[in-house]
Amino acid sequence: MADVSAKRQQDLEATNELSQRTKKAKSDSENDRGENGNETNALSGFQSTAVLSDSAREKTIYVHGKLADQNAVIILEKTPIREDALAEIFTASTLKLQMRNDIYSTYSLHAPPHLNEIKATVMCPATEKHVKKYQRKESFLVEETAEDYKSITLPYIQKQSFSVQWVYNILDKKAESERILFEDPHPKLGFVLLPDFKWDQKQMDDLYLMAITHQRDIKSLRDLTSQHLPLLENILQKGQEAILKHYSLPASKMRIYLHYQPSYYHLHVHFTKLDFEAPGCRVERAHLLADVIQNLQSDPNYYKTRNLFFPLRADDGLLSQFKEAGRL
Ligand code: G7M
Repeated sequence: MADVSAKRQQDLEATNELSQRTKKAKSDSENDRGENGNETNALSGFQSTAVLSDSAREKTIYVHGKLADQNAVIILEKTPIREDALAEIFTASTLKLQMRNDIYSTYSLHAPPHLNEIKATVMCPATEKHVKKYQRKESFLVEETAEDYKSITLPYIQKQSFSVQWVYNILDKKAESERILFEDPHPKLGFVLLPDFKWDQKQMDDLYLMAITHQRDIKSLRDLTSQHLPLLENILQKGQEAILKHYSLPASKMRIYLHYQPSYYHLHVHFTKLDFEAPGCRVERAHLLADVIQNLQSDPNYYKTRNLFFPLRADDGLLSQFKEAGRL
């Protein structure tokens, strides 16, 4: 596991950074370092306007609102119960009986505060696209031909896609540099491997890392040809080795894949624990890196020429474009 004290320091820096941003209400302070002190009430001024979605099963809620007069989306997520916390949960919690029947009883258990954590992910200032991304909406499966990509998808993503500034900040070591697990600095074949921000690194069950290529001109799976095979093979091999070394997790326990469509059009590869049903790991969106490599080995232009399927949410602007073009 990643070093816990280093992780705490990262959390502290992230919290201080947010606190500063709230005070200054400005958007360009991504790399500021806050004052010391590991607690903040940076979210106390948050005014919630709408619940975008929630899930009792996943213990998450996505809230839209205002933070220091700026649009913000906040994700709250109860963190998993860790095995190493069990002893303390049983010894140090208080219990309130809810019901008893025969051999069955249920309680509301109040664990010590440090074991009762909620992970908060803050996007501020959030764009309209962020708000839409987290709104619960039905999805439709789209079939995109190579021609559709050129005439519909590419013009749309060139105008509408999310900024990849956060990706450049990682590659330029302006953000998250202390979280980097492995880097191959080669400009063509290299990449940075680091925890996805969905993973708090406190337990292995939901292990989630991401490899981000140093090459900046590969938008997605659609751009890949056989000339990218050395890059993809390098990511697969060195990514697996780094994860085995750091987390003792062998390749046979990992799901390594790309999204199509991705949210961010700068090539990146997802590494998740096989048993973990990560969001977006279903067949209609995830493409195993090993399959991608084999497909390009058999046909150098596989992803330039094939029809690709992907889900789009009802309110996605790209879906409207496909509808207007009579493709749905
Ligand atoms: O393939 P797709 O574009 O859908 O996935 C992007 C991935 O990037 C998601 O799994 C996000 O959780 C992750 N991600 C997004 N942002 C903005 C960040 C970030 O700032 N830092 C890190 N480490 N991961 C991010």
